[in-house]
Amino acid sequence: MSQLEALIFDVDGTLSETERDGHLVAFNLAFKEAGLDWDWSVALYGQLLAVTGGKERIRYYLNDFYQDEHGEAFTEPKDFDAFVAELHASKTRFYVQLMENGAVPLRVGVVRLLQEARDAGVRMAIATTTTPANVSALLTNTLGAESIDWFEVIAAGDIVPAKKPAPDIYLYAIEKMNLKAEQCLVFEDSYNGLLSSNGAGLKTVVTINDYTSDHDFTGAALVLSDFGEPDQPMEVLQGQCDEPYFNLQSAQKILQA
Ligand code: XBP
Ligand code: MG
Repeated sequence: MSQLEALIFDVDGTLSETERDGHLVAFNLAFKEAGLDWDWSVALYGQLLAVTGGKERIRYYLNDFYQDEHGEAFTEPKDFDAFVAELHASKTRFYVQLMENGAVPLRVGVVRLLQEARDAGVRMAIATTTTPANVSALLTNTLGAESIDWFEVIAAGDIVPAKKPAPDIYLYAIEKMNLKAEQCLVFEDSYNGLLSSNGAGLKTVVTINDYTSDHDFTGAALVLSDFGEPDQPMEVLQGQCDEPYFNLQSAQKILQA
């Protein structure tokens, strides 16, 4: 039984629906700008999400999907690594622009839960596969630039070589905070995210979205539709939570279970 010391948040799909409304849109804009005839649909992107990391996802597309769509294999340019890196850098620029234009709001209950944790002095961190610039852009344009400092550690992108589902990003975050796994609770939205957090020995609450509602969440402490609000109760899909919306009391109960 442990006292709750910290909440650790995944970003994409958990804080915000950034996959469909941010990353996917930005990938397609980058492809267009590069003169490529690739246009990922919402459905194809759902399949591509099996691989985390934008650069890794581009490679996955070219290896496993390109030929079916184009009738022939992709001819790799001479410096393929640089090609992928440039395409990805362009995608990040488009993503940041989308955030600046206010394209993607935070999910239900997120602002309330963050505020509650701040008021109670519960520490917070982020553990994500996405590029650091994307995290800053999302936080700045939804909560204000000062919100970046609400998070003691922002573990993101290539900071660890092995991305989710490997546990490395969560192990990195708790080590930086000098905490034990049993003192922290994680929030995730996907199978790969849950594998990563559970792999690091962390109890995890999942809030699903359209891309992840059919994922296997065996091992999650709780699976919810979202965090809910007092006037917008959440749906509990797996596990037990007596409160109508997820709050610090719910978090503490999970750690003590
Ligand atoms: C989200 C991801 C990322 C983003 C793309 O992981 O899988 O790959 O889709 O980000 P998480 P980059 O839910 O852990 O945040 O293009 O910046 O890599
Ligand atoms: Mg996610």
